[in-house]
Amino acid sequence: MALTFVTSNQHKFQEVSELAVKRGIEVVHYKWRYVEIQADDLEEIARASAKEVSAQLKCPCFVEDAGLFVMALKGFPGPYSNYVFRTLGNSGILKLMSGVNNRDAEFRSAVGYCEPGGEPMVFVGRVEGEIAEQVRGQGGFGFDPIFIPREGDGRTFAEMPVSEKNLFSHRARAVDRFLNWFIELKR
Ligand code: ITT
Repeated sequence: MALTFVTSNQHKFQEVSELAVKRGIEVVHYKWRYVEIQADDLEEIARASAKEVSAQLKCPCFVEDAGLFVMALKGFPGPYSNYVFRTLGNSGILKLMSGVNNRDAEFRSAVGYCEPGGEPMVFVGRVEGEIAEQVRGQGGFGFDPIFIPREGDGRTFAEMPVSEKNLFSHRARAVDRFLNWFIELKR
């Protein structure tokens, strides 16, 4: 069984592909920075993107939209994570959090799957954690060096290999739900 994952992000592809291979599914990377709708809700973005992308490529495929939600910043940057990472970056988030005691944050992920002409399905996942006091780690991507998952041992996601991040990441949870559904569907 094979699935097409449309994403411009090589790190996301690696994470998802490791999870899928364990379930006997090959993931094909279709590298494309497609245009996303602007919305406050990741699920809505993933649903619209999956429908659009499967219609354009004329094949069943999935997308994944993710974001970092910082509680003390009322959920910012959330669905605007891509833009905020490119503009403020990790140092910008750390500056906004300077002197802030409540460092609670979470990553959320929404996977959208669609067949051409069909209705999209969306699967979500989240992981709670906190914003580190400084950047730590060389691995991962994006906000990984400033995010410490609550279920871990104090290391940031960037200090873990992909296999460990995949044990409890937002993306792994959303993808697992998607794969469970997909495997059942194809039985
Ligand atoms: P797509 O082509 O799949 O959209 P993207 O990199 O633009 O790739 P998103 O819009 O889903 O991905 O993610 C927005 C940003 O949030 C992303 O660029 C990262 O900076 C950050 N992000 C998402 N997931 C992350 C993760 O697991 N770890 C760290 N940062 C993450």
